[in-house]
Amino acid sequence: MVIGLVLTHWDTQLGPLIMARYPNNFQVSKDEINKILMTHSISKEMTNEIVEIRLKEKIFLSYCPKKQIPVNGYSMMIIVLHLNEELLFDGIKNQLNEIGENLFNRSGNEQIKEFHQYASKFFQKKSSRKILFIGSSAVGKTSIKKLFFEGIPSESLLDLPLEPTYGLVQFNYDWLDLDLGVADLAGQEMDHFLNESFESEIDPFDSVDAILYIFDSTYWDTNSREIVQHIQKILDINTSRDLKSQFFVFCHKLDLIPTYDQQSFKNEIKYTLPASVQSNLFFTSIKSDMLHQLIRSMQVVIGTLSPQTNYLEEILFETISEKRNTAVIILNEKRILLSASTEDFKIINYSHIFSFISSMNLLLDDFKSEFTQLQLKGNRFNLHFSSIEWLSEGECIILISECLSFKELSLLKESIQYSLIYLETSYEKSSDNLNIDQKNSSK
Ligand SMILES: Nc1nc2c(ncn2[C@@H]2O[C@H](COP(=O)(O)OP(=O)(O)O)[C@@H](O)[C@H]2O)c(=O)[nH]1
Ligand SMILES: [Mg+2]
Repeated sequence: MVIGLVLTHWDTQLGPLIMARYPNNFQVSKDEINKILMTHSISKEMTNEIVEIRLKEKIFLSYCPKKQIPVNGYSMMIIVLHLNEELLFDGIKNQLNEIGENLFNRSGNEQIKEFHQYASKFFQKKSSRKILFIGSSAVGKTSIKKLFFEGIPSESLLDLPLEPTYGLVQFNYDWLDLDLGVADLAGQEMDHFLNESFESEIDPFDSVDAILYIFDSTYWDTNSREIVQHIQKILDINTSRDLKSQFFVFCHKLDLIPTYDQQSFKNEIKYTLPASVQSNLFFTSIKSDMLHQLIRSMQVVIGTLSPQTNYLEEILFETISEKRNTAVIILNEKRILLSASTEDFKIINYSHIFSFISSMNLLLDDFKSEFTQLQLKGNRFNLHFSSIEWLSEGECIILISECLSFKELSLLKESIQYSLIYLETSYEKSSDNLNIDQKNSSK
């Protein structure tokens, strides 16, 4: 997306001077700056302006405080983007107008400090967080992980039993603002690790930010005592070692409990488990018609670690809040990053979305073409599917509505796209709310 930013001043004797740049090895040539300056000088009106020029594979957006030219001469703040990032423009231009005004009213070091602060927002580093999946063998830990983080369809996970996991295995996933480590503790070893006197060189609880205990719904009848004991031991470890990690319980494979029994089954579990886990207890399944619940639950888990996930979720819910029968889903390649729907929206089968996308990708491969947009008109719904420009590449958005027209759906998409630009600058604040940084520094 953004390649770099420079703050330049035109010196009448020396020509263009670079006052500040970000990243610190970022280069803009004299020739490029000259062309930008010439473009600014076309209009004789002395109002602050943004110009946009395209040179080779790059786009330069330049803010010039022209009101100050009579006193200070020409100064410019230039943002350089890849040529294919046009969707970001409106958002960045608006930001530039605000920031530019503020920046050029300051002088010297203050101005440079402000520039660095603004520029660095485009290059946020990812934070490392770790989730531990823990639970007896064959309860579905690896399946949940593969489905949610790797976008492997449920059908193939259900048809082909996975190799059992041995020991402690950690996988790393890129997840918005997170570099997320997901550790999968094999069932066989869990009992050892929950036993305080057990000594080992590996410590599965070392610097975990979230612990996810998973049990199999069908074990409850015969093994509820053991399940409660596991949960109690994990709670004890969390407190006695001062891990400060979030704790979640997934009662998984709910599809194996007959539908007519599910409500009383859920109630029984709720009242048997310690009160402190009740708000973090979820009933899940990878069966395709129950995927929405699993995805929602995983979103809650990740939301406690990732400020950006929270913000994005807020944006999605806000955008659709006044609408009816509408849902929005954001995908990254094969994975569903986030979804939100209005309460009256009919629950859809997410596995159909997965297969829809994978056939789309196959078709595009045939044409060696990149995906941009698709509209689908059913007699009861409209669907808008398009790529969306954001932090990383390959994000797509799907909007489905039983009430809104194509035009309205594409306006909703634009408004989400627009809010995403501001996400970068605002999500820092929310990490304070979550106390994640405090937590890490106390570790
Ligand atoms: N019916 C049903 N089977 C599941 C579900 N999730 C996983 N499984 C199956 O349970 C078995 C064990 O899953 P796995 O992920 O290997 O469990 P792990 O040992 O906890 O990692 C596999 O055969 C999966 O296909 C589910 O939600 N419902
Ligand atoms: Mg496993």
